[in-house]
Amino acid sequence: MAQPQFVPLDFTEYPVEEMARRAAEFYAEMRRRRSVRHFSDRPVPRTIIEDCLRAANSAPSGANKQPWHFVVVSDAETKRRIRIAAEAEERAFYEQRAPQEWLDDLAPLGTGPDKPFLETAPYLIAIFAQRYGLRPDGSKEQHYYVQESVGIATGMLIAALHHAGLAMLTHTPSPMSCLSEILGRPQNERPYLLLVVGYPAPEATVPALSKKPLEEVTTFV
Ligand code: IYR
Repeated sequence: MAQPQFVPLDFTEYPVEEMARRAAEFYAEMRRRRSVRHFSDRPVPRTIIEDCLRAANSAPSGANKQPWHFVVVSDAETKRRIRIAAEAEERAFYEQRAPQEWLDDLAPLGTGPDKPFLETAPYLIAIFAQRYGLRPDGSKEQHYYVQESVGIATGMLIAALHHAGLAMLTHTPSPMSCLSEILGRPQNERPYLLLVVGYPAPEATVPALSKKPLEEVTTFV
């Protein structure tokens, strides 16, 4: 069994006023994040995406197994195949599968089965959750708290992309098995989320929504 090895913690302590300012500034920045459905085709340097993915990859995970894989799609033909597959699923969802309550809940968002942004945006980041790992010799490696770990990494990726100045959409075409097929992912991975990333279209609008106040979502004991 591997023995633990320790290194000094790299920690910066700020004066309380500076901490308060940093917390308020971060909140002000994060509350401006919106799910964007109108994208520009303007290119975004890949190095920016890479650094955001590095931030996501630094997320905590069960036993530090990092049970995620990110597929960054910029190839036009691959984006087109994803759009075609996703729109077929979405059409079945909106026209047949979705219960009325779900459709009613989506009404304020103004969404529909057409997803042109899947081709317009410069990047689609498909996030896969690894139910177990595969060692180079093909044997299985146990992964832990996979959904939680991938959720945390995805949240950090969203925060990093927004902080960098990019617009995005968390998109969950369901079922998403088409992503595994199109992107040729192995058996141990399940599609988790598709992030659409780029600059917003100049005329982009977003639905007028609000968030629940802190008091409603928090209890201090
Ligand atoms: N996947 C569909 C429907 C949809 C579902 C939820 I829950 C949303 O928050 C938004 C959309 C679509 O992308 O249109």
